[in-house]
Amino acid sequence: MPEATYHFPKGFLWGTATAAHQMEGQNINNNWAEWENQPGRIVEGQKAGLAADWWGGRWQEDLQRAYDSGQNAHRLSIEWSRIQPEADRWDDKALQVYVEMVRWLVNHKMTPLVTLHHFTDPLWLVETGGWENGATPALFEKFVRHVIPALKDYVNLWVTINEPNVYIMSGWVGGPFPPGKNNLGLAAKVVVNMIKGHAFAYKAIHELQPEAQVGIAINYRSLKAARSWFLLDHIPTKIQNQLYNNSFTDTLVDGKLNLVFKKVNIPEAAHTQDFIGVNYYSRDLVKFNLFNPGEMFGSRFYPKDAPLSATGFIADVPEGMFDALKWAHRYNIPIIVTENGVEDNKDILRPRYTIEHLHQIWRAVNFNWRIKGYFHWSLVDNFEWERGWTQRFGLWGLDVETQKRIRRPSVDLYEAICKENGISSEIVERFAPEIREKLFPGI
Ligand code: IFM
Repeated sequence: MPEATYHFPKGFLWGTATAAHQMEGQNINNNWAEWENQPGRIVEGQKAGLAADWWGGRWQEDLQRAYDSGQNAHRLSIEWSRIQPEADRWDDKALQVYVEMVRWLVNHKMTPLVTLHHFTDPLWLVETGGWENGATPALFEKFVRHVIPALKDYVNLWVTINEPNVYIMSGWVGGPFPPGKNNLGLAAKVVVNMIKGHAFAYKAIHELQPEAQVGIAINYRSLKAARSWFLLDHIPTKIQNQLYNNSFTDTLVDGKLNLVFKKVNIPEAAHTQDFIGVNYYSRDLVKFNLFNPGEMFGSRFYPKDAPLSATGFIADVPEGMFDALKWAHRYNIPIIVTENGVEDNKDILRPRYTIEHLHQIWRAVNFNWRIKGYFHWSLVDNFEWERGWTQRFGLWGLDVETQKRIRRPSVDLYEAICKENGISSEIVERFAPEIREKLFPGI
């Protein structure tokens, strides 16, 4: 018998999150496949290649792993370039593979959450300007209208677009994603088109499936002024917060996009989210820096005392998860933590990171904030975009050469949490004794 337990509400969704290009392998018809073939784009010239070989059929054994370890939900994404390989050609055999996946989940009493756009675009779309082109929102809607009728008997929860803020910052503001541009004017255009794409998709999904729940997943960064007493640190913090965290989702409330230096009315976007997907990984401190106009005169860095992930990519700041949920709560709609996790090949930080972040979610649940589920990123090691295979986010490790899965201790930790529907003192004692006293003081 555990001495104490932080319980989650009955029916809470416990799952892992995955995305098509990062898991399936053999995706050769999208912008990332092309990007990976360009020298210098991906660390050590690595490629997604076979990835976790889901397209070769290994999705089933991995989902079986999720099911066997007590998960009752799973988030996956649909690869647009497979369903619509050319502008005027549909591949319904490919669509059928996704139908099989979600049917499998439903047959195993696991709730599917399906993302319709997760970073990748078909090559034919990119050739016509991709999301810079004002015609793309309607093309996205067309794709969505093709997918929904096939999957709607099994899927009720839809994320239209994953992390549009990351997609745009990384692709158009000097970041490492395709198309590798650095152009704020074009970035603003892409923001507008993605919001319209979301809005068109939202309306199409509701037309085809009135009971559906539709949202987006935002990458929320907890941003704090490095020196709370210093006004100049607050200015870039506020601007970055508006641009990165707020701009997209606020527009889905009232149709008014506020990019600080540019305001755009997008009335069709008003009232287009039924839930909000929160992807939270870390917090940044922001310090005024006159010489960094590109980041609104602020420099970002991790809190000095925060433990870092294996390659230093993520700082473990669980309080930022609480910030993220507080932020999401102001929309007054259900909240789903659609991603949270840490790259940790040796599984040293992951147990503690997972427990501490879930503890913050539990705190938020106890304020009666409407948090419906948690999807850990990720089930199995995945292709990590420009960082290739150098970062390992899976509960299960993956040997990319042999496709062997490696059971990390976090598999057992997450299984224990899912089965308990909570975090007990016994679980913490077993998997992260170093934080037992912090979580259960005096017990
Ligand atoms: O792997 C990514 C995912 O595609 C989007 N959110 C962050 C994850 C970890 O970097």
